[in-house]
Amino acid sequence: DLTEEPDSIKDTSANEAKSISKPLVEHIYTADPSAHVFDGKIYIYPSHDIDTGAPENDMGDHFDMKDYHILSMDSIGGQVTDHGVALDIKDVPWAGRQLWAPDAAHKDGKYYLYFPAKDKQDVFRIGVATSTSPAGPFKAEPQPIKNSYSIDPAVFQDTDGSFYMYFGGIWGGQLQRWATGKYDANGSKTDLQKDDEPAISPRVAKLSKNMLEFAEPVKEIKLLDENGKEILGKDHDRRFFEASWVHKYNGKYYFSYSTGDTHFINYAIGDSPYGPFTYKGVVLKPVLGWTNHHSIVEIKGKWYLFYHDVELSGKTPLRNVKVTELHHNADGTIQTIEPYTK
Ligand code: FUB
Repeated sequence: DLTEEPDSIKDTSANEAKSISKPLVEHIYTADPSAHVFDGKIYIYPSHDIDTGAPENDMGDHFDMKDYHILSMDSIGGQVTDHGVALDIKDVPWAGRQLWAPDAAHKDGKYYLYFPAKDKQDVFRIGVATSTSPAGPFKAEPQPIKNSYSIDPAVFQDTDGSFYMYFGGIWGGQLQRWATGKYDANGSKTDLQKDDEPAISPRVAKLSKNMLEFAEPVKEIKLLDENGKEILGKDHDRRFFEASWVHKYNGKYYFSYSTGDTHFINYAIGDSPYGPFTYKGVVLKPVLGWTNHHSIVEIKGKWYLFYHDVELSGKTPLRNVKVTELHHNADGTIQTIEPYTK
């Protein structure tokens, strides 16, 4: 139930829990932070949460966002600049409602903002908008990316220069409705409801040279357990829900994601950008608020986790982004981050 707080933090009000880090900005609500270093500066591409009075439900109607603001800072701990509206839903010709978690990429002096929104038929698609500045404003392409669907695009640039988009999210993110390759408007509201079968897979596609299209058919990503078996639908502590992110560390690909209704950010490691990825553990324990969504980025030789919670509002749809340092162990595993101390 989207309106319920995670069990592990139910009895912990924001006042009692001592957070390990502070909201990066307090004048607006922000969430789903995708961070990048562009031109030597840190840019954060978050969702911009607002209270529109939309009802809270399992389809995520209460995440009713209408624009994006990009944040930047020169260094971790430095002053944060809000660059104002970078893209407004009224300037996205194909979009109907709900601008959800975005990401961005930089290639040959051009910047690309990738974002999910429901189209006029209420089907989530992924759009792209371009700018000559990393802070925008961005101009949306007239149509969503061909063959795109569902939510939470994360664009990873490999060391050979290729770009890959990871995407997908179940429940309100609609990924379960694409099981046959076509959208089933009457499909399940949650998942496949097949507990003993492999869980729904996140998706990946290489991007075309012009960064505006998929260069290949969308592929499914296998998430494996320690025995090499696909993680099952019933394994809610480990199965993919939403919030894909990929980073590369010591030549390995790290796929991290949210488990949604169990509120973890988990990670899995693989040898190829297409996976398969083997489950390794938890990056971030549940935070205040229902959603958990993050990015992992290297800045001046240190690694950071950007994430969100609801410290400022105490309300699930009004989140605030944060950052904390992340550590890889010598064996390549990631040290689990506890977002609160007592
Ligand atoms: O911000 C709206 C949605 O909530 C995102 O797309 C999901 O990942 C979750 O954080």
